[in-house]
Order: sequence, then structure tokens, then C-alpha cells
Amino acid sequence: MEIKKVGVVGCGLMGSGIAQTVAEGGFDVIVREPTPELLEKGLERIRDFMAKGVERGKMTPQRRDEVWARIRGTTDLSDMADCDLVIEAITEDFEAKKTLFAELDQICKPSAIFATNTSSFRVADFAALTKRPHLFAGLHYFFPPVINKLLEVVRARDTAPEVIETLLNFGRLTGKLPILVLDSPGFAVNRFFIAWYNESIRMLDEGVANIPTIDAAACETFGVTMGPFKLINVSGVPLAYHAAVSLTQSIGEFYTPAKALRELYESGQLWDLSGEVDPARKQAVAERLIAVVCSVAARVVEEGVATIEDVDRGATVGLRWNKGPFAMMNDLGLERVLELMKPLEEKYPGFIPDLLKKQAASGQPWPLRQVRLSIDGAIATIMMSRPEALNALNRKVLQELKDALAQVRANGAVRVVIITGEGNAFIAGADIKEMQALADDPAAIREFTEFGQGVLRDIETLPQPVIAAINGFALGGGLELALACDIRIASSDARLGLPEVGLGIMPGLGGTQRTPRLAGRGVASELIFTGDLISAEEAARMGLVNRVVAPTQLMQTARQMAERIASRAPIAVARAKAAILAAERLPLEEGLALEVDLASEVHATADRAEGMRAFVEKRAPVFTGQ
Ligand code: CO8
Repeated sequence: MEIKKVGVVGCGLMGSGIAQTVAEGGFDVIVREPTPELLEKGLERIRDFMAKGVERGKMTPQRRDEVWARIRGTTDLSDMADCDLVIEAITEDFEAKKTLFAELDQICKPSAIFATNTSSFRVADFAALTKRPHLFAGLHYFFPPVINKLLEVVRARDTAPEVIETLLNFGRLTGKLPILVLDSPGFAVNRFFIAWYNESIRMLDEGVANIPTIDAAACETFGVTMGPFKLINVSGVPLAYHAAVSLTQSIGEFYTPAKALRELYESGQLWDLSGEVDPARKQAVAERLIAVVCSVAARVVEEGVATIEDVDRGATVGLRWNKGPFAMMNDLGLERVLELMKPLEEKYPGFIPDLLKKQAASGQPWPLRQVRLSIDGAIATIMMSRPEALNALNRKVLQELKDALAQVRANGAVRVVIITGEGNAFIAGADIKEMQALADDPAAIREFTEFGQGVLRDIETLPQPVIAAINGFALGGGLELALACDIRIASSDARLGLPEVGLGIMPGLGGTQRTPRLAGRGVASELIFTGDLISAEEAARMGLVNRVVAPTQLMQTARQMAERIASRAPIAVARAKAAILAAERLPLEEGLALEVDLASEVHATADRAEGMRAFVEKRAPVFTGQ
């Protein structure tokens, strides 16, 4: 499903940010407010935001003009008629949203996807009002939407899988780190975020500590700059109060707003943040907050709302915590986490989720994955998923990649593999921080380098062809990994390079060997000696990349190519891959002899018989891999 034009209904604080972020992703946007005054105010907000970006050097004036040129305002809802995606970002009012979606359903083309940015209503309740529930999902942005990279893509009861896939990809193209969540109250992040601040205020109610102490303990424990009280003052007391009320209604009493929060809301005042931090009470506060957050996070996963990785990403990306709840639990040890939860089990019956008890009983930490393998028919996609470090390759990532490759190798149904990166990088190299820690141990560096080379060799020698879909930075070990793949397709905004000599090291994951084989000694020497980054177009001219496509077309192009390859005879493709690889090491005569052997072997397959029979019978062949 292709998205070219996006409608954003509502140009308030959220809508204006969403419109800008979508335009920054290269999409044409039409944004609607019902009156010229409101529209002008909303567009002014976007202009101001971008002007500040230019002032702070975050955006060039040229980029600002490009982005601005993609945004058009309207007061007429019927201007949404030809949009491929319409995002609703109006006020959080159920009836207003209902009316809007009923109108949009009449106006928009039948193939248009609808998304609501609601944070407190069920997406399915709006979807059911339209004739397109399968094209209906949630896109829950976090404030401020231009800066906060988190995006919850909400799957409602009837949302079609291809809509989810399209929206996840749309999120990535607009610079977000999307997480997939189920349509349930508070989705994933608000569930534990609201519990976090509400429990903080309950501790104030109970006299566990004063406001400065609770804020200080929260800041230290979660690595944030604002504790819950200061944050509520900044983001608004009514918002905090209503969010808790909404979850109380949909989930239960656990979310009942703390007494002091209700009183503050009713008084229309802000928290008084003055006072002294009492160091002796910080530990108790920290332990209780950890217990609450981890209990809710485990419950969210137990209910299938999100994965452990996505919950942690929600916390680190959306809330800017230094660790997600699951990483936090792994650091503390699950037995210790259970101990911290025990005192709260009496207060909140059923507080400790079974999933957590089971994981603790297994004696294993939570298996947080940084490489995601998904198999869709004959195509396996390996997503390097450590976007907070631009997918840099550390030991854990390399090990997980190795495991994913082993699974693919053993899976006869997989015929092609695509490797790509989460976020705006393919892979920004080997993990410099990890390498730095090993620097004084030459044996460890040698072992790490050999291990990394082995994993890249696993890619190269996989029987199935591997396509690198290079979606951003492919640097150092990242480019070396791409060079170990059979085919490279790069997004036009990708940057490639072997910058190792600038760090005082040299390429160690095959850069000095595969680059000259692919692009010749001159190109390899220039890239490696200068350490310069090059554009995707330059890389294509040098022969390092097969083709360059628009960012919006990258995954589609890779998948279409993968599908074409997957439709061919698998044994023929695998043996051809082996022969092509051998060409790099064998003299021509030996290579030709190998080709005779392999071609003869392929000739004896049932797929050869089928392929030729299909040609004669003028029909498409059906290959079985025999
Ligand atoms: N290793 C570890 N962390 C990284 C890496 C990396 N290679 N690249 C980026 N990150 C982290 C950053 O530290 C940052 O984390 P934090 O927010 O905690 O500080 C986060 O990713 C985001 O990065 P930036 O803020 O730097 O993002 P920018 O958009 O400003 O810049 C760049 C993007 C230009 C890609 C920049 O991050 C960069 O220059 N990265 C390093 C690129 C590099 O030099 N790669 C080569 C690494 S060496 C290598 O690959 C050798 C392989 C051989 C190993 C064996 C030899 C013995």
C-alpha cells in the first residue's frame, strides 16, 4: 500500500507537529482546521517551530523551505478526498471524533487509511463507525511530535496486517521509531507512565517522602531530568488527572488518581516543588517506583499489548528513561524485583503478573532482542534493532544476528533474506564504546574481530541470497556487513563509508578484502585511506551498491526483488550464488570447472524439469526446491 499524500485533521499542538514531521519525511501534507483563524494559528505554530529549528542550527533554511512547500492548509474537509492516509489529531472528545470519522468515510477514497491519534479511546470504536475497519488503526504520537521519536502504531481488532506494515514503514520514513501495540487502554507506554506518576503522588499522600525527595529519587532511578511532580507542572495538571481517570474507568482502581492529584486538579494550582531532599527516604521511593513500573510493564506484555523490546523502547525513546523496565529488571535480577513487589501485593491484589513469576522461576533474564527476525512466506527479514545506538554492532547484536542466520539457514521455506536497520541507520559500524573497553586486551580485540568476521561470513555463505536494504548510515562494520550480502539496495539518503582510520583503527570486518573485490583497488584505497562518507549515488557509481531508490521505495523495492528471486528455482539460485562467490577466489579455469559441476547438479533437479516443462506449456513454473 503506497502512501503519497497525507491528511492531518487538526492543527493544534499535536496536529501541527504531526503535519511537520510527516512533511519532513517527504510526504505531501494537507492539514485542516475548521476556521481560517484556527488554521492560520496552526500553520503559524509550524512556521515558528521550524524557525526555531533554523535558529538552533537543527535545520537549514533550505530544508525548512522544502518542508514548508509540502504543507498545505485547508478549512474544507473535502480536500482530504485524495489522501492515502488521514491522521485525526483533533481534541480528545469522543463525539467530535465520531462525527469526524463518519464524515471522512463519506469524503475519502475507499482505499484511504484512517488513523486516530487518540490516547484514551478505543481505536476499534471509531473504526466500527466506518465502512473501512480493516483500513483503520491508531497512530499515537508523543509530545512534542517533531522531536519525540516514539510512535505507537495501534492495531485494532479488524486492522489488516498490510495496513500495520504500511504504517510501521510510514513511521520509519518520517523519522520515528514505531512500536506495535494492541488497541487497549493506555496502549503500552501510558499504562506504566501514568502508574509511575500516580504512585509517586500516592507516596506523597502516605507521607513516604516529600515532593523534592520523590522527584529526586525518580530522576536518579530512571535517568530523567524531570521527576513526576515537575513534569506534571510543565505538561499540565488536568492532562495528568484526566489520563488517570480514563485508565481507572477502563482498567480499574489501580489507576484511581491519588488524593493529592485530585485536590490539585480541583484547586487549579500547580505542585509546590520547594523543600529539601531527604536522602534517607530516596531508596524507599525508588524501590516502590521500580516495583510499580515493572509490574505494569510485565502485565502489558502478558496481555499481548506489546513485546518486551517495544515496551523498553517506549520507555527509553518516548519517556527518555535511561533504561526500559525489562532492562532494569535484568540489571536488578528478577528475584530482587519480586522482593520489591511483595509489599505491594497486599495493597494491590494480583500485583505480580504470572509472566514475571514464570520468568523469575526459569532463572533466566528477560530475553531482550536487538535483532528481529520475521519470516513472511519465502522471505525472511532481519531487522537490526538497536536504533538508540544507530544499530552499532556489539557482541550481543552479532550473536543474535548469528542466531537469526542459523535459523534462516535451517528453514527450507525461506528463499531470500533482507537485512535492514531500524530507525535512520542501517548500521553505524562496530560498537566503538565496546571496542574501547576491550582496547587494552589485544587477545579480546582479536577474538571480537574474528567473531564478527565469522558472522559476516555466515551471511555470505548462506545458501539463500541476501539483500541489504541500506536505509541510512552504513559505516565501518555496517558497510562491511552490507558488502557481505549478495545485493545492496540503498535509500537515496543513505551515507556510506569506512571511517575506521579516523578512529585510529583499520577496517577489520572484511572492508579491505571485499571492497577491492567489488569496486577495485583504487576505490577501496580512496574510501579506506580518507575515511570519507559518500552518498548512495556515489556508492552506486563506484559499484558498491546495485541501485539507489527513494527512501519511501526502499523496502518495497527490496521486497519486490526478493519476491522475484523467491519465485525462481531455489536450488538453481543457491548453486549460482555458490558459483558467483567462488569466482572471487578461483582462477577462471577452475571457476568454469566448478560451474560445470554445479550446473550439471542443478540439471538433475525436479525443478529443472518443471521449469522447462512450464516454458513449453506456456505457463508459470511451480518450483518445489527439489
Ligand atoms: N558505536 C557505538 N555507538 C554509536 C556508534 C558506534 N559505531 N555510532 C553511533 N553510536 C551512538 C552514539 O554514541 C549516540 O549514542 P548516545 O546518544 O548514547 O550518545 C547514538 O548512537 C546516536 O548517534 P549520534 O548522536 O552520533 O548521531 P548523529 O546523527 O549525530 O551522527 C553518525 C551519526 C555520523 C553516524 C555518528 O554517530 C558517528 O560518526 N558514528 C560512528 C561511525 C563510525 O565511526 N563507525 C565505524 C566504527 S568502527 C568499525 O566499524 C570497525 C569495524 C571493525 C571492528 C574490528 C576492529 C578491531
